[in-house]
Amino acid sequence: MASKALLITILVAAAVAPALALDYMVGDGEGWKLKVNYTQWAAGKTFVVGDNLIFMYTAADHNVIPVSGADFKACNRSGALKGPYSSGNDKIALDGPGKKWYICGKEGHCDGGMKLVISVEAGAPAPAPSSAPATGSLVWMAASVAAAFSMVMAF
Ligand SMILES: *[C@@H]1O[C@H](CO)[C@@H](O)[C@H](O)[C@H]1NC(C)=O
Ligand SMILES: *[C@@H]1O[C@H](CO)[C@@H](O)[C@H](O)[C@H]1NC(C)=O
Ligand SMILES: [Cu+2]
Repeated sequence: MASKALLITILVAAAVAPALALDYMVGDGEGWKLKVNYTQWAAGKTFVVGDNLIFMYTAADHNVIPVSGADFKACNRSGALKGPYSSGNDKIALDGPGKKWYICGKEGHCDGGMKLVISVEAGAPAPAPSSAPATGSLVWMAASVAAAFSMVMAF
């Protein structure tokens, strides 16, 4: 009986908790550099509006330029849609659905494969970013309290 209450509490919490935004470290442990296949890195990942890309690199060696599909194909660094980003630790919000293209603007790097294209899904309508974590914490707090209560009742 107590475990049934616990199960129901968990199911309700899971259904109510908003999907949390994810941060994707581009290239994982490799970061943003030459000789990494970013097509391979992006394969199989599902990016959703609200997620973030994190580009980590040595600031002096690289940068990040969001460009159009045509400029991506041509490795044309003159058409920055935003940025360019050059901090070495750039967090770029995926603020809209559709394809997003990023290249490194250092001479020859885009042609050398330092380019990333991803497809961003619209996802569910999200609550305002500032309220989402608070709501999530409250739900989980309530779930934890209820779970602890059911466990106590089981004894
Ligand atoms: C990168 O990986 C993709 C998918 O695995 C592959 O099709 C492509 O040929 C690779 N590119 C290079 C330059 O190795
Ligand atoms: C590069 O991009 C700029 C700005 O979008 C554009 O004016 C220029 O024609 C492009 N050059 C090439 C070679 O595509
Ligand atoms: Cu580079």
